[in-house]
Amino acid sequence: MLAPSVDIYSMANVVKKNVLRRIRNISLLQCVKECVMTSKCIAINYRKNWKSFAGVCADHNCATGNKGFTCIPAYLYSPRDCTGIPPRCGSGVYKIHPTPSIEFDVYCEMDTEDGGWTVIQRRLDGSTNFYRGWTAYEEGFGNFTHNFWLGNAKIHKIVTTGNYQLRVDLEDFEGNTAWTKYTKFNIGDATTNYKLKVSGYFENSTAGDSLTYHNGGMFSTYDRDNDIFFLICAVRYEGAWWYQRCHQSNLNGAYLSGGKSSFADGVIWKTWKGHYYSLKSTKLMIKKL
Ligand SMILES: [Ca+2]
Repeated sequence: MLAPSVDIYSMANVVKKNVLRRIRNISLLQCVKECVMTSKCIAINYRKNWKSFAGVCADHNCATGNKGFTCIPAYLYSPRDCTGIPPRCGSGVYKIHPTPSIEFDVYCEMDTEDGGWTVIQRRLDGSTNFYRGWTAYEEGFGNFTHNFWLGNAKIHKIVTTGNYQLRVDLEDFEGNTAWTKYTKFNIGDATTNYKLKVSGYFENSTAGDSLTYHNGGMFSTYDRDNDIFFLICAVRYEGAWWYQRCHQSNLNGAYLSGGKSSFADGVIWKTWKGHYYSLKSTKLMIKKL
């Protein structure tokens, strides 16, 4: 195999300010490897019919690629989940491949605890309806940069590829924040009704443990009652969750904005703010151990 000829900034007509290096006569795969080994590289510009010329770029995500080149973001090396995203790429929406034949977009949180977190739920305000049925929760809904549920089918596909931990980030309306972590998080497939397996509560968590109670619970929505209560928990508490004899947490509940007089409806994490306080913001994130 020919050694790549490194040809830095020699082609004046294609020089762009964000280009770190230019390399000719290398394959696309080699070019990708060059980018991985170049600390500031977050994308490559590649032109196949020009003796495999590649400009290894930095500081842009293909927004300013050279004309005639194919620009390939550095994170397109088939990451299985957000742990495969280079930290320098930052938080945002990325395409992942939990298995070679499955791909979909997720929001990767790269600024919390070393990054690499795949966000499966986020609530910032009351502008998105979370009182939805089985199919919506199975497929996911909302907007990745705002309020959303990733979808039970996708969450299942991610967590079956390895051992995952769960982190829950919470905020109240007084500006206080708290978090909770579990070292094991998994949900089954559709035939189990996306049954929750959660364990390994992290003792130093500041929001307390409001999820171990739900371990073994099947997911329920207002139109699919899989709880063990004689009524429909999802209807009674206007949410969708792994209810048991109802709940200690209800993070998909109605957005009720703070303190309230009614019991257990709203966005609830009992061990932090009790059953009579509906939280301001929530984020559920998973990360491969
Ligand atoms: Ca029931």
